Order: sequence, then structure tokens, then C-alpha cells
Amino acid sequence: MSNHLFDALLGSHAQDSRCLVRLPSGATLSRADLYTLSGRYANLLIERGVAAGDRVAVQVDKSPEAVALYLATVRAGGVFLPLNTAYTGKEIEYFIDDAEPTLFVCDPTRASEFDNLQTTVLSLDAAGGGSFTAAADTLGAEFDTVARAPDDLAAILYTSGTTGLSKGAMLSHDNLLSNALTLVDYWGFEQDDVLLHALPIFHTHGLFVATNVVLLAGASMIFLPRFDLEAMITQLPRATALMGVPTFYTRLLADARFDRELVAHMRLFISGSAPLLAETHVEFESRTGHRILERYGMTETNMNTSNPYHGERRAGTVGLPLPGVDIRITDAESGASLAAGETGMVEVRGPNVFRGYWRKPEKTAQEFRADGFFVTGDMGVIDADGYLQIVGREKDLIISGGYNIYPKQIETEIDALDGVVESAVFGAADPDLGEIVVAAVVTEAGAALDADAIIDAIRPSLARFKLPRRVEFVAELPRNAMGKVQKNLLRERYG
Ligand code: MLC
Ligand code: AMP
Repeated sequence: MSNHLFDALLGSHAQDSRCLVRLPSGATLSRADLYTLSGRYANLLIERGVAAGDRVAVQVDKSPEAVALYLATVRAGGVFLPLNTAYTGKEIEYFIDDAEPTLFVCDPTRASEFDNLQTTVLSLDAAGGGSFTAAADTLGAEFDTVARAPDDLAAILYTSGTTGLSKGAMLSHDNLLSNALTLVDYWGFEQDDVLLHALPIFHTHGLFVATNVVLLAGASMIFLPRFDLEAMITQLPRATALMGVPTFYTRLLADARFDRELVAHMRLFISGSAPLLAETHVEFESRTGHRILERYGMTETNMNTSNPYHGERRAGTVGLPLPGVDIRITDAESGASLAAGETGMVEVRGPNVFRGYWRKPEKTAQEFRADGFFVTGDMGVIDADGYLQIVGREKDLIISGGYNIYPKQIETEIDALDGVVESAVFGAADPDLGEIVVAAVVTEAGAALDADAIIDAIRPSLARFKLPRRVEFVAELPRNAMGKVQKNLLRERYG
């Protein structure tokens, strides 16, 4: 009996002493170490009642133990549900209610916030301590890996899809494995590669693209807790590859120490999760001699397109459909296919595309065409050579530093405040984060509300990265004939 994803990622590495993770302290973990941890942790998961298909929700700092917990969940037949460490208690409650995990693992300093959750709560800290690992340490590492088929679920990641409601994207073992295998091959990852890993591991980019690729390629990674410029400058000479959001590249370019010599050992720089400005691409090449390889993906689909490794990497484009992935551009209203050069909705079909939204069959049905294409909510155009350019988003989404922010959630919190009539939240261009959150607010006559009062009032409910960086007070919101708020006008006026 086999476990489709675990067997490929780690299953045959029980005795493999090659380095997998290197920490800034110099400490290392081998594949065999991770295999042993995955066995211990899987034993604990089973002891705490995790059965095949059960969810294990996790909101913890980045650590090798957190990676082991991901692999242990898959190995035990469970479904891994990672959550952004910035989410507030109120945000977490929503995910726990919706996903009904058998177990929730959080940071020890926050465990008391979650006393009332309807699930078992254990803890894990950035150094690998906590009640989860303490309990696992008393158990053996022998574990009979639970059989799982390619279509069984391996993970659920929450995303707001094309609308404002947070939905769990169900990802199967084969969604993850097929995509990671494709990327290893397409980007030429090999055993000697050392990935500088500075992304969070609660999203697709850091967990599935970066970590799965390293595991499958037999490569290793330098594991930084987060993007920190000094640590990046120190570690870059030891790495061969970097995966980052565009903010990584603009912040590196802003430092004079980032030059050809520093990256002489590097083979590849990859960018994704948000649009990379063509000017960043050009400046990067003139500074380092490297052309950043830009790719395009989503939580629901993993990676869809990529600029080629050997061929031409075109600035301002996200490249060509990955092998096995179909991309088409359609008229957003009618769904009719459009020709090369015409701008429309980007649709995608392939083994990478998710199994639907958790317990939301109607929402799932709305976002798929009858022939199996998923409607991404991104607007794009394919040129005569097949390169896709993302030209905008039809979905009401702000991408700030690679984090997706859905205006509706912020508007709901602001609208609920005393003295507020209504609000509209939109993205404004920002040189560091790509976009920042701006709120336009209409207040009642005589209301004594200033920007700080609004931010302070919504702070307990929303993750910090979602808080507006700017609040504009307006007499009324611009609306079209249908009564819909015209965010494009707000962006023009206040962007
Ligand atoms: C942190 N802050 C942010 C923020 N990150 N605010 C807006 N947008 C962000 N992305 C807040 C902090 O809470 C802090 O608030 C303040 O901004 C200053 O933080 P900072 O020190 O400048 O931020 P930093 O910690 O350096 O983080 C910036 C970043 C990080 C860009 C390095 O956000 C990051 O690693 N982003 C990667 C996101 C990612 O992995 N996306 C992939 C999604 S998967 P305060 O109030 O304390 O001042 C996906 C699919 C695909 O999209 O295709 O890959
Ligand atoms: P998420 O589903 O939260 O992971 O975010 C996915 C979204 O990020 C996509 O639908 C795009 O809007 C955006 N995105 C990802 N990669 C790129 C890219 N290279 N260029 C432009 N937008 C991107």
C-alpha cells in the first residue's frame, strides 16, 4: 500500500544522511532526521484521534519541526491545514469552525486564546518546543505509513477565491506531487542545489513550491525564519537558488552590497505570487547578470505557467503553460475562447487544479466551466509566441508583499463601527510591497472618527498586514449606474 505524496517526498529516505535543512545557526537536519520526526509525530497524531481524511490545523512559526508536522500529517493520512501566523483569534475561530480539525497546533504563547475551540489544542514554538513535541518525544519513531491514493486530500489552504468569502481549497496528493515533479524538471533542480528559503511556510509558495521541490530534487535548503535583509546578504553566497515574492527582489536591489560578486554562486532567481515590475527585471539583470524567472500560480492551482529555464525569460510576462497544464483566455461574460493578442479571463485546467472548495459545492461549481477549466479571476493576454501576460484582476483582491487581502473582510469591520456610514477598501501602488491597503470611509455627520481611531478599532479583528496603511475620508463613494462602487475611480483619485 502506498501513500502517493509522502512516499515520493520522503518515503525512501529513512537512511538518507544528506543534509536537508540548514539553519542560520549552522545546525542541520538530514532527510533521515526528518523521516524519524515524521514517524514520531504521526504516532502522536494517531494517538490524538487523527484518522484518514481528518484535518490538522497548524498556526506556528517556521521551523524544521513545522515541516515535519506537515509531512507527518500526510504520512498519517490526514489533511494539513496551515494558517498565517498573523491571523487574529477571531480569524482563527472562523477557520476552525469551518474545517473542524481533529487537532489544532498553535504557538505556546497563544494557546490560552484558544481554550474555547471545539478541538484538541497542542503547541509548537519556533525552536521546536511545546506540548506537541513534548508528547511526541515519548513515542517511538516506527510508523506504518497510512495508504493514500492520488485523489485523496493532502491539504486544505484557505483563500478567498474570486469572491470575498474565505474558502478552503482542497488539494489532493496528486495536485501537489504532479506540480512539484514538473517544477523540479522545468527549473532544473538537482541534488547539489541549495535553496535560500526565506518565505513563510503557511502558503503555497513557501510550502509546496519551495519545500516540495527541494524534497523531490534531493536538494537542500537554508531555512531563514523570515525575509531579513542582513541574513539574506550573509546566506546568498552559500545558495544556488532563491524563490521570492517581488518585494524580496526590490529590497535586495535597494542594498548596494547586492551585486554580481555576492550572487556569483547562484544558478536561479524565481519570482511569483504578485506581479514583478518589468523595471525590476531589467535593473536586476544589469546589477547581477541574472534574469529573474517569473512564474504564475494560485492557491487553487499551484503553478500554472513559468518562463523557461533555458529559453527566453520575458520581462512583464509569466511565461508559458507548464507541461500538462492548459491555459486559455476567454470572454469573462460569455466564456467564449479568445484569440492570441486578445485580453480576457485566464482559465486553467490540468492535474495541478484543486478538487474544489471544502464543503462548498455550489461555490466550486460557479468557478469551473463544464469542460473542467477553472476560472482564475485574473485577466490576461497570450502573445503569438504563447507567453502569458497578467494584465489585471477581475477579482476584488489586493496583493501586498505577496499576501492576498480581500477588501470585503476589511470593509465589513469598518462598516460595523459607530459613526461609519460605509467604506470601500482598495489597493494603492507601493514601491516596496507592490500594493498597500487604503480605505475610503464615509462617516455620519458629526462623527468624531479619525484614521487612528478606525485602525485601533479594527486591529483586534484583523491580521496586521490587512490593516489600512491610509484612510481617506470622503463625502460619498463613487458608484456606477448599477449602484456598484467604482474602485477604479478611488484608485485613480487616491492611489
Ligand atoms: C508584513 N507586514 C505587511 C506584510 N508583511 N503588511 C502588508 N503586506 C505584507 N506582505 C506588516 C507587518 O505586520 C508590520 O506591521 C509591517 O508590515 C512591517 O513589516 P516588515 O518588517 O516590512 O515586513 P516583513 O516582515 O519584512 O515582511 C514583508 C515580506 C513578507 C514581503 C517579506 O510579507 C513576506 O515574506 N511575504 C511573502 C508572502 C508569501 O509567501 N506569499 C505567497 C502566497 S502563495 P506593523 O504593524 O508591526 O508595523 C501565492 C501563490 C503563488 O500567492 O503564486 O505563489
Ligand atoms: P493566492 O490564490 O492567494 O495564492 O493568490 C494567487 C494570485 O496571485 C493569482 O490569482 C494572481 O492574481 C496573483 N499572482 C501570482 N503570481 C503572479 C505573477 N507572477 N504575476 C501576477 N500575479 C500573480
